[in-house]
Amino acid sequence: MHTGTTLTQFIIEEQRHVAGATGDFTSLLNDVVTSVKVIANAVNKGALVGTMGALDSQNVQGETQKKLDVITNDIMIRANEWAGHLAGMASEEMDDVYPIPQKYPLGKYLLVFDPLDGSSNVDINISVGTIFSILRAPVAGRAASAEDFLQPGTKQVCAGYALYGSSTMLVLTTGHGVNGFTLDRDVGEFLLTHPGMKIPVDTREFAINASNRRFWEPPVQRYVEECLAGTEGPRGRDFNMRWVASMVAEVHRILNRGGIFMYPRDTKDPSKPGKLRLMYEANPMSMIVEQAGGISSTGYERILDIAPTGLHQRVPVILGSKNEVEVVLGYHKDA
Ligand code: AHM
Ligand code: MG
Repeated sequence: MHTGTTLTQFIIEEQRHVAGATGDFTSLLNDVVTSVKVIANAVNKGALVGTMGALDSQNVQGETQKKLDVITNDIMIRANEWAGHLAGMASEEMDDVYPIPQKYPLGKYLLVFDPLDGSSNVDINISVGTIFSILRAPVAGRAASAEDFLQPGTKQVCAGYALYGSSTMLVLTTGHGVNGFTLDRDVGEFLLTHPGMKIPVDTREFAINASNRRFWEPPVQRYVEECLAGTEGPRGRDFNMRWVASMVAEVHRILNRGGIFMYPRDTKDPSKPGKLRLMYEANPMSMIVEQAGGISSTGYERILDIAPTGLHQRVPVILGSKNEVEVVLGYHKDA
């Protein structure tokens, strides 16, 4: 039985180190944690409560929505709209900014999220997650516009994800390292189980959807070919490969045992310079990865430095163990 630091205690203790902190942020984070607990419960019930399967609707990106995509989006909204900490919310599942209803006060933060990342996995009982990012509203107490959200990832106040796997975990950074908490369902609290998470700098494990191989750019083709060539190839060692198709699970594996994850630029659909979305997938994960000592890049530039142009903008993502990502970035430079 783990009786260590609870997430609530951890957040409050962190707040004590921030001069002039009002408790607003702590309280917002607590609401996010509540939504994650409710989502964990919904995901965990699975087929028992009739929430499996797809809807007829599509999201703004033309992807078929799962029932749970919509349910979890609603859970995030309901848990976070009322307390007066937010000036607006944006999500993978909503075309435009979600305005805080008039009956609630407006706050100084913006919340961006992917309520159920990897949802193609939900019907087959494979890990999915929630990804979130907290930004400061340019003007506190004013209803946020889409432009207000378009801040580079370096401006994030906090980034985190929940992983609904064999256990439910919440991994969090506020810019002072990365900490992981595991949900004790009996107690109803997240407990600090993974303090100071650091990504090993070296790895022999890569993750990429190899069915897109013919569409990749030459530097990524070269990198993967060299990994596959193993001890006989230029890298002189064997590599292992993984692909969960759930970015949260992929990043979590990398945080724990190292690795490199790539959803690189490809030529499959010229209108999409990558699959993953900057604001609620790439940016929060990049902040976590960098805070854990890893690197996150498009291949050409640091993801956190990108000036966003749209809420649902897509970017190529190459992230993970420092030394391995540097190899891939070197191949981009060579090309
Ligand atoms: P989603 O937000 O619609 O679930 O899509 C994002 C997911 C990531 O979690 C994962 O890395 C990727 O899509 C998998 O894509 P693919 O099905 O092309 O392998
Ligand atoms: Mg997603």
